[in-house]
Amino acid sequence: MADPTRQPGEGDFGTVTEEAPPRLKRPSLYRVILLNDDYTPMEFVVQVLQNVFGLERNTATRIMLEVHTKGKGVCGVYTYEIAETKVAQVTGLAQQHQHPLLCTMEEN
Ligand code: TYC
Repeated sequence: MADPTRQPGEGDFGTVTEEAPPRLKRPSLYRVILLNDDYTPMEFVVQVLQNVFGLERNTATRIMLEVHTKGKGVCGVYTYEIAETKVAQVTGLAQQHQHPLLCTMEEN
């Protein structure tokens, strides 16, 4: 720590006391993408969006319909490990219920 009461040259015997600047990088972000298919029930997809992504029913329904009509849609944007966990949760739920629902992630 710099000592504000220290006079130049006093007590430090030439030691460099300047702090290194913090070297911080923002984490990369990843979009979690839901893919359309012909078999997964719409209500199941809405429930997944609410339960895994914490979305309100109206938002979940809007995203489900976007995926249904456009082929894919973004469920949320997260750091790598959070995105990976969401993808695993969606995939696990789909498998448990034997739906072909697919979820992936893409770097932002
Ligand atoms: N296309 C599906 C159906 O008609 C619904 C659906 C929506 C499936 C979104 C997957 O990610 C999906 N039942």
